[in-house]
Amino acid sequence: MNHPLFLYILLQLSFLIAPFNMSAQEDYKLWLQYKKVQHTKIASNYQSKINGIVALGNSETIQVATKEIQLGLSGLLDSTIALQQNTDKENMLILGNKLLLDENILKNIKNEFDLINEEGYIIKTIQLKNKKHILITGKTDIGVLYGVYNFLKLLQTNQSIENLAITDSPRINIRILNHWDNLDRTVERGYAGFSLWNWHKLPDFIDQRYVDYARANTSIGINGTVINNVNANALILTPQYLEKVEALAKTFKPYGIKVYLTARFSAPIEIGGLKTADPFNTDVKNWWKEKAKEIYQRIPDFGGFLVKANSEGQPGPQNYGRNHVDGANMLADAVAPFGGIVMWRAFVYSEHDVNDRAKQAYSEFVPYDGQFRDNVIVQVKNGAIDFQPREPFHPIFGAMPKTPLMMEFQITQEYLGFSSHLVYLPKLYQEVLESDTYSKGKGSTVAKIIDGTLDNHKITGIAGVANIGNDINWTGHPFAQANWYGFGRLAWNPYQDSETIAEDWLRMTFSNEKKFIKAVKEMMLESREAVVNYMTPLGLHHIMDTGHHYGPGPWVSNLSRPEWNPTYYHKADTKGIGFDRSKTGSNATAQYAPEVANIFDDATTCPEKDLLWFHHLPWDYKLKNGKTLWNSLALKYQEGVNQVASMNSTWNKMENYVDEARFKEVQMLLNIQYKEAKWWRDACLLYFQQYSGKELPKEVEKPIQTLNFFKSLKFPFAPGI
Ligand code: BDP
Repeated sequence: MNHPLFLYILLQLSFLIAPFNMSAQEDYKLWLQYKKVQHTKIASNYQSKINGIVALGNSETIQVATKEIQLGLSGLLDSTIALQQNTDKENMLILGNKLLLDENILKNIKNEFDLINEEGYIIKTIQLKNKKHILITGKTDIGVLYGVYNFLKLLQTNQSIENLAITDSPRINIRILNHWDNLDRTVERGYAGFSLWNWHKLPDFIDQRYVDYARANTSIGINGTVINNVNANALILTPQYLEKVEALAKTFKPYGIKVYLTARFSAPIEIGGLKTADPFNTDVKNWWKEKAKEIYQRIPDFGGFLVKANSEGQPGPQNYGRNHVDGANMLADAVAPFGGIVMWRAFVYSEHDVNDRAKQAYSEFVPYDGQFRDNVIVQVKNGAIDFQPREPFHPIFGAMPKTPLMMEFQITQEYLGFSSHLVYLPKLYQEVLESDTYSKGKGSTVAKIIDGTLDNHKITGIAGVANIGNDINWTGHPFAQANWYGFGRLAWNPYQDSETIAEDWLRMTFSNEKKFIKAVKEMMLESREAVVNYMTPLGLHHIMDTGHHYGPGPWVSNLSRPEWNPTYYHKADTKGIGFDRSKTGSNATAQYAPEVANIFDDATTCPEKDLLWFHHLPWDYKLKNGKTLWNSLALKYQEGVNQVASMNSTWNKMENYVDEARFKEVQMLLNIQYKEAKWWRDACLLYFQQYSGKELPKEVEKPIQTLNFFKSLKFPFAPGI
């Protein structure tokens, strides 16, 4: 056995295998890498300030908090920090909620508890008998847990822990992921493998991934999850599945994460044996009441229902001549006795309305303002069409002051290159959150509407359509982890800057090296504008290929519903391009407050980034740069390609800062992105050129393929359908 050749092969093998195992681990750990602090001065300062852990209480959440802090510190400080019974020794890290703090500790607190809410936390350097300690506290154990993750973040990002005095609370109550996961484990619009939920093995087998999923979410403040698809299957509400849901809910509970389910409106017929699902029918009402009771008996902290009704063929109250209010209120009454809520989606549009899809949700929902029960919140997508690379903010925001509205962002990149394109989405989220609706004068931002401050709402919420699957790295692209992370951070505080979030994520996920952070952060921040440029510049939208939404398809015009065709959205003809939503067109602009409407309505004041969203303009129309619309459009497509090229070259210089496996992964993905950016540019420009009849400006690379070649491309097995 000790033959030299054998040893040689063994060595070779371990050499080959090692990087892959390491990569799997590093990818898997997301932003909770807890790698040893590299900077020696900072590391020894941390060492000197943390000498032991004193955990107060023994709830499941405190146990989780203690375990996490031990795990984190053992990695970051590269030593085991022991649990202590008391604060006799100096430099203890004390974890415990307000009710468990003794008088001496409380003497160190001024008004901090008044500054935080039930989920908030305090991290404070305190003195007990002349000995310094760090206290992590909150009004609840969950607050303490959030404090623990935020304390670890300080260390992970190499911040000072001298004289700490931090108070922080989430601004939005429901910070939730929407999983579009089916019971067969396929994920609608999922690009990171199959669903995490192993329904077949549940409830008896609890995958470690469920725990790690909860840890990751709690670390960024997410406190809810809708575990099944909005295109719902009623079976999830049967006892067979509820038992499995209960097992997941129990696993998530110590982490402060509530489980919610989507409710298929026709469930009373499909699994209840009733003849109707009419919300006015007494048997139907009772069926939902009983169902709610059954769910709450199993899962006392069940969050409630998310409903997609009368949208894209899903059943709903309109099937019975009732309306959205009737449907939502019936379900709201069923969950109200248990403290549950209903998130009713406003994503509706009908094939019978030929006017303008962008106007429909507003037209349908705004008249219902003030009619929903107190425990209903209306969930609105960020834009009026559907998660495009760029959309102006949805006009419903600001138009329903008497109704709590929650934001729905998409984290999964359905229209943004799936999981092969690096696109840092918090930039997009921030743009929407900062948009001023002017609904109550200047400063009525979308953020203020969804955090309830503008219209004084108690229930507030923000949802992100998850990009998570069972790929080892969770999200398909290592940088797509930043979108999950950034969503959570903005859900906690929608006023944060996406740049700060990118920096924190980079430090926690990769490295605290300044050179690395500077270059890669810039790359991330530019990536959103790059995707807009190479896919849908100047306000173009929904011109992707049909069904799977992968790649360009501006030519598609043969689908049964007019508003499913890209030609419906760009309206390119020999005269020009763009959707006229101004007064002379569909007048969608009138759905905004006058201050906003006036700006959008006039092509000369409309932001050029939204120009073709609101206006149909001649190819010769002059933009602010003095160039024609045709030339500007072509140059934007080229700019997008150039931006991806520069992302590639930035990344190629990062080899020394990143582990080999992740370096290569990102490099390969950026190469795909570059190829696909060129594909988008060439296919769209060749197609639009048929109408403009003009040459490409000289700065734009000439396409190598023909338009017919691009049209011939088919992707029958594109993921996510
Ligand atoms: C669209 C998706 C579709 C979803 C729908 C929705 O293409 O798969 O079911 O939105 O949000 O973006 O309901």
